[in-house]
Amino acid sequence: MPSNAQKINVVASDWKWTLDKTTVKAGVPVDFHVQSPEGVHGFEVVGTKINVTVAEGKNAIDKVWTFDKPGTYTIACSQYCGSGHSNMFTQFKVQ
Ligand SMILES: [Cu+2]
Repeated sequence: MPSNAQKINVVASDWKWTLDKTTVKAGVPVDFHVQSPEGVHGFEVVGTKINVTVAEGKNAIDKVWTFDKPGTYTIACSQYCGSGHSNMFTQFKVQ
């Protein structure tokens, strides 16, 4: 993990993403620390190469990405997880 990484703790559940931080800086790595206490979900950050299955349980995964462009980015669920799946997205800001 880059020592200067900006960590965002992400919790997946049925059917939402909960982030402890929704604003990060451009040009500095972001460490998405993702855990899913409820259900199996697909953690996808639209516009990046991050798209990974998150198993249900306490084991967290870390995905690092550096955003060069400021803007509003979307986190979506890329794995069908039930009736709320299509509404399972949230946004964060890179500035
Ligand atoms: Cu889903």
